[in-house]
Amino acid sequence: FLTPLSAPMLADAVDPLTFKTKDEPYRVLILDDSPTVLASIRKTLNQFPNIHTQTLRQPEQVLDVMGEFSPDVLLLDFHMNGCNGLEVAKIIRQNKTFESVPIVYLTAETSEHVQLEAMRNGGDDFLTKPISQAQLVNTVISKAERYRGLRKLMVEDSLTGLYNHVKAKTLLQQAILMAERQKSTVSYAMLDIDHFKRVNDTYGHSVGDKVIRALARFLKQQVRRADVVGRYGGEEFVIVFFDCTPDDAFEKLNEMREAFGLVQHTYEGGSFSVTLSAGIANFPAYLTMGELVVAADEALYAAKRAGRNCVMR
Ligand code: GH3
Ligand code: MG
Ligand code: MG
Ligand code: MG
Repeated sequence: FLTPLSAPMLADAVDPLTFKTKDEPYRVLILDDSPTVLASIRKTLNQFPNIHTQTLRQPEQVLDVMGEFSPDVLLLDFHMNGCNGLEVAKIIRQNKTFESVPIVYLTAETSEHVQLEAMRNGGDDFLTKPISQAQLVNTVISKAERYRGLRKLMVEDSLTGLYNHVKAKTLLQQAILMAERQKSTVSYAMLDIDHFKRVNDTYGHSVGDKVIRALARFLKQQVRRADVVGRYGGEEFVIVFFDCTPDDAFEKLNEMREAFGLVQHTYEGGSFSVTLSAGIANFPAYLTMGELVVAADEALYAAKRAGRNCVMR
């Protein structure tokens, strides 16, 4: 079923950097009704420490398994007993969570018409049986890499590497749902650098960017690992404090404000410091995400009005 893999091809197929990366391994789900096919693909891919595989023979279970395994690539048999790959792909594409997971068909079908039809129906690529091992590895790694890259772009703020606005809100919503179930609290803080326009005007935009990145690193270091830090855009940041009393979250935020105010930021001609204002609100004092965000925003506005460099709730 698989053509043999020669050593030089293997070397070509794999980026040595990718091979050695400390990142999470790429997760590859293989759905095929033939145990022989599953075993040989798995054997090839498992030679690579940066690839994790999972196999599946029952198409009915694909959504459940994808939910647990969260694959970076799905290798999908085109012809299965009682079901074809196109139908499976359609079901996957209708699911919000998996709508952009790369699907690579495994097929003995060489007709261009059929291949085009499959690509129109949610497929990203084809591997034609007998599959060359080098091509298999290449396809899997390049699709997975691209997918990871896309996912990163969707959730990450490019200047700081923090969660972006959209992702931070999703995580806040999840935090509220969890707190409801566990009868715990969540605090939500909004922070804004004071008179940041002056920083840009006085020291230049790139020094301003450096201050934004310094604050991002600082916040990330200060909060607990499970807490969420996001950049809302500009010089505005948000923090979701988990499992923390509203008083403790307020205290913590105030300490961070004070400490960051002492940090010296350098520019060509010397150094300067900036101050922060912040507002904080908590669930269950506010019960919906909308109310929580408005309350934190109003508290931030109150902090600005009160003369800046302070935290309000
Ligand atoms: P306040 O104390 O009221 O917050 O005053 P401010 O000057 O910080 O207020 P404002 O929010 O009006 O200005 C924020 C400025 O941040 C405006 C914009 O030029 C600057 N800014 C927004 N995004 C970026 C960025 O990515 N990099 C840099 N360097 N500056 C940015
Ligand atoms: Mg089959
Ligand atoms: Mg500001
Ligand atoms: Mg602002």
